Amino acid sequence: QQPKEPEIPEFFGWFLLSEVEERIKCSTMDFIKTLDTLEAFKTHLNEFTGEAEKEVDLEQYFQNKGPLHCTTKFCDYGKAEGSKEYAEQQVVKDALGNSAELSVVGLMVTPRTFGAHVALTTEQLQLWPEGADKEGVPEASLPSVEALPVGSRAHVTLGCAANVEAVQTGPDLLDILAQKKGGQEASTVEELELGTLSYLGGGRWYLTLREAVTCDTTFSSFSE
Ligand code: 2AM
Repeated sequence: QQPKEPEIPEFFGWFLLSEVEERIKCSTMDFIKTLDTLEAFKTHLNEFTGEAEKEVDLEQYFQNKGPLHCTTKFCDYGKAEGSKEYAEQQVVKDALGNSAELSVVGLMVTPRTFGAHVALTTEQLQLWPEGADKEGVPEASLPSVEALPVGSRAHVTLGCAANVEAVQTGPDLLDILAQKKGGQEASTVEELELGTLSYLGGGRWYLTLREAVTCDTTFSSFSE
């Protein structure tokens, strides 16, 4: 009998502890409700609705399924390139079940996705697969993504618009960060209690948090 191959999960990542998850869901919902009421947001509503005057309820607009997490490696049960190699890394095996404090430094909203931008520590970057930042990024955007620090894609998807998959949050975040780095003057800057809100065009919003929010997580694998 052949030795059984170890099973490869759907993905690996840091999962927010349930009490932290509730806290983050509440505070990010508050942010999105505030955003919805801002005059600056209302002037760019058409990016979300396709019509200038139509209202949007962002709370309803973004839907979230499953536990809040920051994906490190999407394995697709072994079908994704490099997933077996990732699962077999000693650093990955050793980290399973370990606690980690993730630092959320910003929030991003686009007509497609709503996410929390995570700044990884050097230790956490050991679990970040090589080339992960570039996955699914359009060819034309690769040079600007390559110019960003490794791990820039790290995020927690907080919600997606109808018919949008969570995988879109990563490219959306990278696109925002590249635009910010490019020194392009953000057209709207508003000081909110939580931090500084910038508008980057095309319905893209980024809130730099005044203070990073620390989230307690567990590194784990996930399978449906
Ligand atoms: P996310 O990390 O942006 O939230 C299950 O689908 C999880 O794996 C989701 O959290 C999703 O996006 C992430 N995911 C799905 N497909 C992916 C891919 N091709 N590359 C990277 N992450 C992916």
